[in-house]
Amino acid sequence: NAKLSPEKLLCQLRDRVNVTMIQRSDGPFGTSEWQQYLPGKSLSDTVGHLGRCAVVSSAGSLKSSRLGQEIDSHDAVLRFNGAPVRGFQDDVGQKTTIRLVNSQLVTVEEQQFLRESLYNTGILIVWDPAPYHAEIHEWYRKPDYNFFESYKAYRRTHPEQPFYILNPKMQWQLWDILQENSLEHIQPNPPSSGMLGIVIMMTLCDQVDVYEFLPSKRQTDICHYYQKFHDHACTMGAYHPLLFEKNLVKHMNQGTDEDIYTHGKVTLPGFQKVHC
Ligand code: NCC
Repeated sequence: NAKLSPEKLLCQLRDRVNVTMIQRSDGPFGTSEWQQYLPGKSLSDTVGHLGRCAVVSSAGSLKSSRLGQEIDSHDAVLRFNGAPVRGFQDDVGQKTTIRLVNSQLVTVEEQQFLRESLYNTGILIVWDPAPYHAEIHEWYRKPDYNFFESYKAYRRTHPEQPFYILNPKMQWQLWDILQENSLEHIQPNPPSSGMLGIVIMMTLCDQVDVYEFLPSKRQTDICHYYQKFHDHACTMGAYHPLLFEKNLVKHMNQGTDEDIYTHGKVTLPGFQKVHC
């Protein structure tokens, strides 16, 4: 399916996807009001150098996986949206270093987001679907979900917790590579939080182990490991180009097919370990 070799694909991702967080100097965020909200320290300074990292998808197939200990043995763990750890430690571990949330959650589920202690652990990053290759001012005027006020409210109540806004240019740089490496036309919607999180961790870590993004033998149409809701679109994708993301990740996997089947585990190199 993919057109490039795994090595070339890794180089394309490394060289063309610019993973940055919104900074105090970025266009509309340059106001004195925004200066007090955006974190002063960069994400890489906040996390430091990371060796082995784990990305934990929210898939239902994590249920009964007993992967918790293995996941927690990593130097850093990334989780998504409202995925809980309490009550699910045996399957998903308990460490949360980074939580990547979408702007829909921060806006539509604002009350829970501001109240639930789940979000108070680790570093938060929020992202919002921006128009295709939109310039930052255009996106700021017309975000998919207007999460900025909720972000500020969270920052006021948790000023010590690092909380970043993902620069939206990343999502379309990544989407272009997904499209170029697929034979079909992909829906013009941004990649899922899962795919964005994988690439964020590849910029921070030497090695990235991804759990249940590619489904194991436990594959199920239960959407999340923490809910009873069934929908096979959660795994295959509807809005997000999930199937294409999964094909790309499979193509770059440096682990074994056996690890995918038994652990739902894929191993990717960090960009610093990629030689082009
Ligand atoms: O479901 P969601 O994703 O929070 O899952 C996080 C990431 O895990 C991977 N995943 C999830 C379930 C599954 N069966 N297989 C998987 O591979 C995906 O990579 C997914 O990105 C999102 O991407 O942000 C998403 O968010 C939810 C929802 O907004 C949040 O959970 C907050 O409530 C979206 N669901 C809905 O809008 C109903 C989902 O489409 C995408």
